[in-house]
Amino acid sequence: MEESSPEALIQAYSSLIGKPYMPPYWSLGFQLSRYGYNSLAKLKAAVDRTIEAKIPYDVQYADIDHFRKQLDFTYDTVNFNGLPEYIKELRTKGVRFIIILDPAINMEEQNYTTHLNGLANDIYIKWPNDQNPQFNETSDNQNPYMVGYVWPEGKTVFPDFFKQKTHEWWMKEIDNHYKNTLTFDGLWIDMNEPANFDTNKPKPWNWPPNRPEWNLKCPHNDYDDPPYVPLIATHYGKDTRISDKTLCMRGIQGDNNEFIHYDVHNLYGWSQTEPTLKALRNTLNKRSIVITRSTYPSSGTNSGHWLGDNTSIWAHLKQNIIGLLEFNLFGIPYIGADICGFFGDATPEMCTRWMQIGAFNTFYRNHNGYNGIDQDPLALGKDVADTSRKITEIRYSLLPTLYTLFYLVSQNGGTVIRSVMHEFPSDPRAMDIDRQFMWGSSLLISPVLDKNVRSVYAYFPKTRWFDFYTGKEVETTGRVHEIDAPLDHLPLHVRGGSILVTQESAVNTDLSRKNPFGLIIAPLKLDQKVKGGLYWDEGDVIDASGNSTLINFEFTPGSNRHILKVSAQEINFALLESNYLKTIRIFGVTSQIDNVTVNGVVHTKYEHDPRTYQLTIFDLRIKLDSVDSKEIIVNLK
Ligand code: MIG
Repeated sequence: MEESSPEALIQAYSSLIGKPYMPPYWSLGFQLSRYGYNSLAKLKAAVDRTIEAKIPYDVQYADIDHFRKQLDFTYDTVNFNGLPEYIKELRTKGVRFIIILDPAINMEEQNYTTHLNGLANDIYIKWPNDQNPQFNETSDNQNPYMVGYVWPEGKTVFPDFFKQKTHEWWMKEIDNHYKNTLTFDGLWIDMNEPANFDTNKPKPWNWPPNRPEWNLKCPHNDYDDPPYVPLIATHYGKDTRISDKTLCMRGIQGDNNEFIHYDVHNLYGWSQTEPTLKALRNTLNKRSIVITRSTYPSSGTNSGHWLGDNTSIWAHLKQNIIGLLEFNLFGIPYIGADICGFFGDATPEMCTRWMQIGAFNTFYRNHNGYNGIDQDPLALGKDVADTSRKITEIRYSLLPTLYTLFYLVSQNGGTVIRSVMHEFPSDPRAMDIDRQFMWGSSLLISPVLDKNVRSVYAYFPKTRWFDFYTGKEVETTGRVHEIDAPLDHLPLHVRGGSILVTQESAVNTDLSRKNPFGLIIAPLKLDQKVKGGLYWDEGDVIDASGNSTLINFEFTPGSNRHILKVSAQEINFALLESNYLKTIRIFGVTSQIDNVTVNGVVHTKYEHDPRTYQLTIFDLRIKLDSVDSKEIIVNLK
């Protein structure tokens, strides 16, 4: 890589802020969620539809509607009766479970141990002693904490994650919840800007109608009313205060009360991610995953991110791409939009197209808002389910490549998803491309982003490109081509000079990980080596160093023969018997084939397509779990 390349810049930035964390393999699978299943029966119905549709599927979510009275570390034993058992049952089917947690803790709920433990450890954000407008608001008339109102049916206080005690409390609550109530596999942390409803207004929008009006109202001082206010905080010039929708800036935080909320406001979500991942790893003894709504530079070292509440409109399909590109620059490569949209209802066509883009979001989750119609693929019809299955199977077949990309950024920093400009910085035509994007340096994704459209105008920078599906080369490059894109098709192209590692898809990653591997080889020039690699480990161990495998692939196309060398750099983790290399697709083989040999032995099972120049070698049984190198030779006529 050139020292001055965009990727080198992001690597340098990652080294400064912290390299992205390595997600567990299962978290690269398809995930399904919605706000407002409102009952286990409805959640189950969505799960059943997805399994029935045979869409590869790894994770199911439960949002705040699974809580009892919106309380963290509870579940609704009436509407979600049987949830603990159901989560265990799902796990036996290879489906993992992620629950949501909000930071605001109800302080009025009787016998709520989470809060009692929080009080005992003095973990909440406080008022300064001399400026506490809420001092008299509790029964003992000496409340030191800042009190607000969010989702729970009661006033709330806010854990201060700048305190060590808060980390300990949070870890214990998570551990207790797992051991005594629900066996989740990851955590989704929301509302951690931190959000508070309608601060400074007469009452929160969801305030109980029978209670006297009340709200968190911020005092007037230099922090709550600074002379210069960012436009965004005033909704671009409206008469608002920076504390609207959040906490008062005069809040006090830190082990020694050393921070004013004003100074650390933007770090609230950031401060919650590290203890959350730590808690999960401590409880599960697995790598696990955190998804956070609020981020700051370096949040990617402990979490991924979803792009927040979008709407089921076509314009937001396009914004999905921009979000992916930006958060990869920000050091948070595990990133995705609410696929098919949060607010409003996606049409079958829109959801089809969004599932296609979604399959190339690193974090691939179909999530829906409270009032929307069900938008899991089969709920929108058999056609949506069929097209979703097709593209999700393609994603699953590419997961070894995606996992290897994540391994590389966890080691070196950098991006998993990139803009075309990022890879072709000296091509002026690549500069403003925001309707196409890339996985690493090899795969170009050109989705349809508009209604009723059945083709895309895709730009191909000057190098070699091959159709992912047929292997046919794009004839002229450095220009735009119109590519057919019927509803069931997402245009994908492989860049010359790359090797992608694939694995046969299955209905979840527990199963797909046991399948044989494949290679897709796209040459660049005669006699020029093309390299590729596979990183492999158990998929969810916390520290896989010394417990992993790196396999190198090196392909050299010559005029008489093409040679592929397979060698393992280190074998510290045994691949399964079934993980042999089974299929190799080589693009751009224009000469006729004399024969194919594997370690000197003739292999007759291949097919050479004279129209696309794709050579497919199949039914191989090349074991990958030894250090001896293997050689596959294609002798040409
Ligand atoms: O105020 O937990 O962005 O994904 O479904 C809404 C309910 C609170 C906002 C999140 C969204 C989630 C929803 N939450």
